[in-house]
Amino acid sequence: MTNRTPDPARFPARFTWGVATSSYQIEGAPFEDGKGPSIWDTFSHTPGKTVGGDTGDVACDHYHRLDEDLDLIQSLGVNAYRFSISWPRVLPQGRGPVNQAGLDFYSRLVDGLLVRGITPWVTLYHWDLPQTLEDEGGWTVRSTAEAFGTYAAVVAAALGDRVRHFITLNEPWCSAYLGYGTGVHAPGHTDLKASYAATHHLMVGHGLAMQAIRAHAPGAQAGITLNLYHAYPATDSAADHGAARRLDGFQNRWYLDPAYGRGYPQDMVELLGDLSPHAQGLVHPGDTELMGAPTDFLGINMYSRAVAQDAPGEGFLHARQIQPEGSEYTGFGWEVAPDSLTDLLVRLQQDYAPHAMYITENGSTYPDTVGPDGTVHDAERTRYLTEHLAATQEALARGAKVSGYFAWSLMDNFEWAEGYDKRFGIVHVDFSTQARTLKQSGRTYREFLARTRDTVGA
Ligand code: IFM
Repeated sequence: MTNRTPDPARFPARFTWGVATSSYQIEGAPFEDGKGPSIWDTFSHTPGKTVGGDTGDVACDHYHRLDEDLDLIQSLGVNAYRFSISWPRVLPQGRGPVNQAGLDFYSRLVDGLLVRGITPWVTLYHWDLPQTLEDEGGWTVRSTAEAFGTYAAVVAAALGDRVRHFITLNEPWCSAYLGYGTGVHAPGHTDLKASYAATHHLMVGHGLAMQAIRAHAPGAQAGITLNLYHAYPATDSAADHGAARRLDGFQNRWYLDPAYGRGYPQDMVELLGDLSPHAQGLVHPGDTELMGAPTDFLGINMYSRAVAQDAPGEGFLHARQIQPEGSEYTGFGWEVAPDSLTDLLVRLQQDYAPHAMYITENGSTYPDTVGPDGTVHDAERTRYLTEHLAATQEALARGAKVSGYFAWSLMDNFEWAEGYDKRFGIVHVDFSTQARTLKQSGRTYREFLARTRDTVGA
C-alpha cells in the first residue's frame, strides 16, 4: 500500500459506518429480569478460567446505562451499531418460554437507535449459549442447532419490523475451536473431535437461522460473520506455501466453503480424517444446501494476518504460525498488518463473490491509561484504525465490494478469557466508576466520519 491515510471522499456515499459490541462483553445484569445463565456465566465463575478471575457480572453495566450509551454512540456520528442479543435473556432455558422482559430490553435498544438515526445490526449469537443447552451437549449435538433456529425465529418475529440487518453467528471458529478444542473459551472442553462436531452444528444452526429470518423478517438483510485472516507463506518454498494453504483451510475455507454452498473443503476433510464431521457421521443429506443458504452479505472480523511455516508432525495441520521479526504487534501479540486486509478482501471477492462485504469488527488492544489532562492518547490504536481504513479504501479501489466498516469496539469491555486486562475500545471505560472517556482513536474516527458526510455527493 502506498497511501496509509484514508480519504473520506473515496468511500461510497451510502457506506455503513459503525461501532460494534456484544452482549456478554458489555451488558452485566446476568440474572436480572428473568435472564437464564449462559456458558460464559458458568465459565467466568470457574476458578482459573479468566485473568484475575474477572467475570461479566457488571462489565460496562450497559443494561442499566442504555440511554447514556446510546447517546455516546450517537455522538460518534456513526450510522450503524452492531450489538448482539443474549440468547438466555430471551429464552432463559434456551428453548420454550420467552422472557418478555429480555425481549423488551432489546426492543428499547432498537427503538433508541432508530430515534437517533442509527441503523441496528443484530448478531444473534456472540458466544453466550444458554447453559441449559450446554448441559445437553451444547454445540456438539444437533438439537442445539435446532434450538438456535427457533430462537432466531423468536427474535426475527419480535424485532424484524424494525431490524433490517441480522447476523446469525459471530466467529463460529472461536465457538468451536476455542470453546470445545483448546478450552480457552466457554464451555472449556479440550476435545478436537468435539470441536469439529461443534463446527458442523454451528453451520447447520446458521442455515436454520437464515430460514427463520427469511420467514419472520422478510426483506431483511442477513448473513454470517467469520473471523478471517489472510495466510502468507513464511518463505517462497513449496512446503511453506502448503502450510499457508492448510492454515487458510483451517481458519477461512472451513467456514467460507460451506457458507457459500460448497460443503467442507475436501483437502481439509482428508487432513482431518477421523475428526471431520463426515467421519463422525454428523453430515445429514441436505446439510450442504442448508449451510449454504443464500446470504445477503459476508461479515468479516479481521485483526491480523497469519504467516505460515511448514512444521511436519506439529498438530494436525503440520504448520505453525510465526511472528516475523521487525513487525509491529498489538497488546495481544497480534501483528499489525493492514495490507493483509486489502489482500483478504480482494481474495474474498475473487473466490466467493459475496453480494456485499461488511467489516463487522476490526480493532486493536493496547494498555491505555487516562492521562493527567483526562484524555487517553492511544496513538497506536489511532494509527491502527486509520491504516485499516486506508486498506479498506484500497480494497474498494481494487474491486472488492465492501459496504461497511464497524470499529471494534465501541468501548473497553470484558475481553473473554483475558477479562478486563485487554482494552479494545475507542472509548475508555473506568471499570470502578463506569466513566466513559472518548480516546484519541474515537476522536479521530468521529472526525473522519464527519468528513465522509461533508464529501457525500461531492
Ligand atoms: O472481543 C472479541 C470479540 O468478541 C470477537 N472478535 C474478536 C474480539 C477481540 O478479541
